[in-house]
Amino acid sequence: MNQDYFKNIDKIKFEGKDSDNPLAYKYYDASKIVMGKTLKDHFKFAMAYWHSMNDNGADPFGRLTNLYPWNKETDFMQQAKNRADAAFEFLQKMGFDYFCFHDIDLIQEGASLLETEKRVGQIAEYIKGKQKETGMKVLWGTANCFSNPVYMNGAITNPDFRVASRAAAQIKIAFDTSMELGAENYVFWGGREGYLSLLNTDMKRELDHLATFFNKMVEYGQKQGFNGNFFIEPKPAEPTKHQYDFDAATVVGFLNQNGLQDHFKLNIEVNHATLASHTFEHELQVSANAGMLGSIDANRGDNQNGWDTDQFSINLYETIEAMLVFLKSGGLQGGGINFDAKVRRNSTDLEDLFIAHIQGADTFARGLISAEYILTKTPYAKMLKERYESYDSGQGNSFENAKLSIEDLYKIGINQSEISHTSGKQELYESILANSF
Ligand code: XLS
Ligand code: NI
Ligand code: NI
Repeated sequence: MNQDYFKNIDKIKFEGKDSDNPLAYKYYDASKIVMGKTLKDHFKFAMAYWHSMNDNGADPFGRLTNLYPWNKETDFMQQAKNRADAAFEFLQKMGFDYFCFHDIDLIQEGASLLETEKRVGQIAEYIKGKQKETGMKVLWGTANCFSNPVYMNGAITNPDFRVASRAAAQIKIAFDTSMELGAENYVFWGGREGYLSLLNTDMKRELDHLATFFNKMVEYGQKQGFNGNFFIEPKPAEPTKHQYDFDAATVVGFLNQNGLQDHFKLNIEVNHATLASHTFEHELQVSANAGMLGSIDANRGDNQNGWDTDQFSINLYETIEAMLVFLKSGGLQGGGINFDAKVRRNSTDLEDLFIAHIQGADTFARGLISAEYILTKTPYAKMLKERYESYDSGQGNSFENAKLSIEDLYKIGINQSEISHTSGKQELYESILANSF
C-alpha cells in the first residue's frame, strides 16, 4: 500500500545559489560536470535508513519526540512496509539513488534470531519489488550487532563463543540480504567490538577472533560471488571505552597484519575522525595512502561535545579540504556519500528531513566545486609540487629511490652549512582555500 507521506513536498530541484526556496538545491546540480564526471557520479548520495526512517527522537534523557507517521502502525510487517514506502518516496523526491541499512532497520527484530531471519527475508522481498519499480540501489548493508542486549560484552569479539557465533549468524543473514538487494558494498562497524576495561579483557585473543572472522567472511563472499567491497568503519570510542577499529591508521595496520588488505577498504565517517582527534581530511588521506579509500559517512560533530552528534554537514572549510583529498586520490573506490546524520530531536517537521539532506548535498557539491577550482585555477598544485622539488632530481631523488646509504647521507648532510629558511606558506594556502567559493 503506497501512501503519500510527503504530500506537500515535490521532487527537489536545482534552483541555483540565488534561490531562497529551502526545498531546492542551491549547489547540487546532479548533472554538473566537475573534473570530467557528473556530481551525481562523484558522490552516489545515500540515505541512512536508521537515522532518517527509524529514529524517533528519543535520547537518554527523554522519550521519543518524533514518531514518524510510517512507524505508527503496530503490526510489525505492515510497519516495515510503510517504512519502506516512506524511504522510497523520500529517495525519489530527493533525487538520490542509494540507501544504506542495518538488518533490523528494515523490520523489528524478532524474539529469536530465527524469527528475525524470517522477518528480514520477507521485507527484503517487498523492498526488492520497490527497487524494481524505481531503480533505487543499496550502497551498503550491515548488521546491527550492538543494540540487542546479548551483545553487551561484544559481538564477534565476545569472550563467550555462544554470542560470537550468534553474531556471525546474524552477519551472514545481513550479508545474504544485502546481496539479495544488490548491495554494492558491505560494511562492518564494530559497535561493541572493543572493551570497557582491560582488566577483564584478553585483547590479543579478541582481535585474533575478529581477524579470523573477517578472513572467513572473505572466503564466504567469494563463494557467494559477491563482487562488491567489504568496508570497515573506524571509530575510536562509543559505545565501548576503546573501540578496536580506532581510526584509519589502526584499521590499515590490522588489515595488513592479518592478510586482509586486498579485500577490505575503509568507510570514513567525519564525526568519528574528529572523535579520534583527527580531521576528516586526515582520515581520508590515511585511507587513500593505503589505497583503501572506499566510502564516506557524511556528518559533522560539535566542537563542544565529545560524542558522535551525527549532525548534517554544513562545514564548508572542512568539506573543501576533504574534497581536495578526494579529487587528488581519484575519488572513492566503490562507495559513495552516505548521510549518516540525523535531524535534531526538536526538529519535528517532516520537511526538516529534506532540508537537512539538501544542505548536506549542497555542502558536498560546493566543496567539490571549490576543490576543483583550487586544483585547476590557483597556484595550489604548483606550490605543493615545488615544496618537494628538492626530491625531484639529484641527490634528493637518489634518496627517494633508496639509492643513498647512511654513509652517503652523512657525507651530504655534514656539508649542508647554511640552510636558508623556506617558508611553509600556510597562510597563503589557507587564503587560497578561503577564497575558493
Ligand atoms: C555509528 C556508526 C553507524 C555505522 C553503521 O556511530 O556510524 O551508524 O555507520 O553501523
Ligand atoms: Ni557511520
Ligand atoms: Ni557514527
